[in-house]
Order: sequence, then structure tokens, then C-alpha cells
Amino acid sequence: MLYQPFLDYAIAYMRSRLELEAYPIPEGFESKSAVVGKGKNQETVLTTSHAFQTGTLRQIRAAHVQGGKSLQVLNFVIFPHLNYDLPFFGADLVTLPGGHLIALDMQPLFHDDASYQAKYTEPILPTFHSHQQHLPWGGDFPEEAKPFFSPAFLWTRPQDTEVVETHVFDAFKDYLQAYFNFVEQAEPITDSQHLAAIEQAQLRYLRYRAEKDPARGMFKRFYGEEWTEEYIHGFLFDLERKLAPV
Ligand code: DBV
Repeated sequence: MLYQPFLDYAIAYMRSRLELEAYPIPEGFESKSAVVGKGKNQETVLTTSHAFQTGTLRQIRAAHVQGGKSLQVLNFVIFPHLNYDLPFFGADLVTLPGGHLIALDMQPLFHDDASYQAKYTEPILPTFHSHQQHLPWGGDFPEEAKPFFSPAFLWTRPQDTEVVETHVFDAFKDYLQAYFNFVEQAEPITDSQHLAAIEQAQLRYLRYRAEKDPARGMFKRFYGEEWTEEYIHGFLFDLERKLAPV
């Protein structure tokens, strides 16, 4: 439905830039469905997972939730390997009965570092400004999430689905292209202090996202608590498990 073209574009575009290898999706999480609602409001809610990796990118993963016209979500995040200083690519494209909610960013590892900003945020500010004209600021969002976003954070709540299909899609393509330009230029980090700082920054980000996942309530309602916690910690935000396998 609404976000399938985004996912198709992203996979085709990434394949055009890099050799993508499959990234393992834990058994039982590739695809999950449940019937929700009563009577004529019954809907099947299907969640599919997609995941890849490359030499530079530890995990490229998407969760695609499809539950009819008023429930569509594409959450797409790229986690670089820990020996690169690359930002995260993060897209949270959400359609609920109340409307659309769009978050698109390259989330920095280091926020108070001018040279990091010059390297990874300033180059995308022109792209940000060109899209922001059509995608006005979406208003309040959780205070505690603020430290994780860049100055190029596109955050908007379009009224019209057509805006999602046009301007949001254009912005998504431009951000993904810009991200892959960074990826192409990235050099492995070898300095041990720098590597330790990257690992800490990745873990801080990941713990926040796993703990505060705004989709937790929705997933629990559809698929139950056990499935949801395993999906969050075992697939969506899996770095801690990968560092310290249980
Ligand atoms: N969000 C996820 C994952 C999702 C998902 C893995 C697979 O991180 C969906 C699904 N996001 C999702 C849903 C909602 C939001 C909202 C279903 C709506 C929740 C609701 O209204 O019930 C950006 N996503 C949001 C919000 C923000 C983001 C700011 C509004 C939350 C609120 O108002 O409380 N992206 C999200 C975020 C970070 C990010 C918090 C943090 C770094 O990158």
C-alpha cells in the first residue's frame, strides 16, 4: 500500500550502489499476521521484515506494517558497522487513523562535535531546506528524543496522502542518496579511543530506541507481549544481543 513503493525504491537503489547480502531475520519474524477488530471493522494486520548487510553497514532493516488504509507503517533504519563514524539513517513513516506522521533523518553519533556536523550534517542542510518548504515542522515530539536527531531532521504530519506520495517520497529518495554518498566515502576507523566512543554512541542510541519504541503498544496489541519484546530486542534493535550473545 502507501509505503510499498518506498521500500521497493530503497532496496533497488541500495542494490544499484552496493552489493547487498542478506542479514538473518530470526525465525518467526519474517512475516507475522493477526486479525484485529470486530465485525465489519475486522482487518488483517501483516508485519513483514526485510534485512541486508554490506561491508560498511552492519544492519539495514525495515519493518513494514500493513493493516488497511488507516494503518500503514514503514520503519527503516540503517546501522553502520562499529568501525565507521557514519550516522544512522532513520525513517519512520507512519499512517494511523489520526493521520500521517513522518520522521526522516540521518542521526548523528556525536552531537556536540563541530567537525562531525561539518562532515555529516552540513552537506544535507540544502536538501533539508528544499524539502522543508513542502513539509512543515510536525510540532511536539518527546523531549527526550531530541538529543538523537540532527539539524536536518524532517518531522512532519501531512494532512493529505498525496503529500506522502509526492513530497515525502522525494525527500526519502534524496536522503537515501545522500546517505549512500557518505557510505561510499567512509573510511574505517582504527583509533581505539574513537572506536570506543562510536560503540558507546551506538549503544546509547540503540538502548533509547529499543526502550522507547513507539510501536511497542501497537505490536503488543496485535501479536502479544512475548513476540513484541523478541522482535524489538532480537531484530529491530539487536546490537546488544550481537555484542553479547546469550
Ligand atoms: N517506530 C519505531 C519502529 C516502529 C515505529 C521500530 C515498526 O521506532 C512506528 C514500527 N512510530 C511508530 C508508530 C508511531 C510512531 C511515532 C506506530 C505512532 C505511535 C502512536 O502514536 O501511537 C520518530 N516516531 C513516532 C514519534 C516519533 C517517531 C518522534 C512520535 C512519538 C510520540 O509522539 O510519542 N524515530 C522515531 C523516534 C526516534 C526515531 C522516537 C528516536 C531516535 O528515529
